[in-house]
Amino acid sequence: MTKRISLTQYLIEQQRLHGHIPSQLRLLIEVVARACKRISISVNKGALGDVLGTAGSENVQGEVQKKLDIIANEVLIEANEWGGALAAMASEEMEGIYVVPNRYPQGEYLLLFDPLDGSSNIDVNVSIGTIFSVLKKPDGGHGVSEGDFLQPGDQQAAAGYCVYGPQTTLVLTVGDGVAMFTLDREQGSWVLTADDVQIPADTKEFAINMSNMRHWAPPVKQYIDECLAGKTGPRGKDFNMRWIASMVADVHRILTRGGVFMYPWDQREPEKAGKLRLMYEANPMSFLIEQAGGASTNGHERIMGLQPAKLHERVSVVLGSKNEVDRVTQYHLNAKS
Ligand code: P6P
Repeated sequence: MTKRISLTQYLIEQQRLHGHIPSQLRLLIEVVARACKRISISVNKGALGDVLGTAGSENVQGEVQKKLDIIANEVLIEANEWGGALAAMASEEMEGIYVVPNRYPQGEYLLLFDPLDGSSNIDVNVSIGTIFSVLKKPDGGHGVSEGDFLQPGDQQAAAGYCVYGPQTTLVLTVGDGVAMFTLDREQGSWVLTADDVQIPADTKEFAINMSNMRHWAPPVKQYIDECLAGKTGPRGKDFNMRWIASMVADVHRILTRGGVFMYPWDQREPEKAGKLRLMYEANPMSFLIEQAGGASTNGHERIMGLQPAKLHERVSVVLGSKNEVDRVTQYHLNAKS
């Protein structure tokens, strides 16, 4: 049974054990967690809070923004700009970086987030979530620029998400394993409910949007065809399929019971590497997955080893149970050779 301690106690004990959580980083994580609590309250209100539906605007990706996308973005900006831990923030909902205003002290960290991932599920009451990634601002130089954010995922100081589902659960890593905290609404506090999360290396469950099948590259088609062939096919076992269309919810299932999640490159928009964003979706999720013993590649190489060229760049994603991710990656490498 996991010791039921608060997020604060967990972070302080982890700092004593591993020394990875300087006070500025601990403050930053606690402020992000508090912002997720506030977002959860808005999400849970739904129609009662007049937060459903679209905001009548588009984000930098050209996607229609939901009211909750904008609310969640504003909550994260307002909660984090004054604390002194950050130099700047970047969000899926904002074209450029948000530099901490001069009226507040500048810190040494950079915060990136997808404030509300899975927006298409908001109006149909399916789990959605907030994804965040923490980088250190490079030493030297004056001020902060977009270029300071363009660091490989291996440079992350922390990463996590909050899933707004039947429970509101915060999942976090600072590089010493993965911990899960469930929101105790009566106390308004995050309580440790799982520590040292481990993903099984094998699985019988895959997550992909099957409606895109005709657009996939051959290695993806080969892998999924083999899964669908089940016991009588080359895998010799039956597979189950899940697709929630909310990365946070699909990743949470994989961290909880294993599985492989794929959003691969496809021919619909061949100039794009994939649909998901590297900096504030794939990198933080990859950090969590690798810290839990899983693997995460773009079909060819580790996602966290990729050098970003643009803040909002997209990437193909294959992540989850290590042996399955290795198999899909090998199929891609075989196709290239
Ligand atoms: P599709 C949500 O919009 C998202 O960015 C991820 O959370 C999710 O995994 C994916 O897109 C769903 O995409 O094409 O199946 O709607």
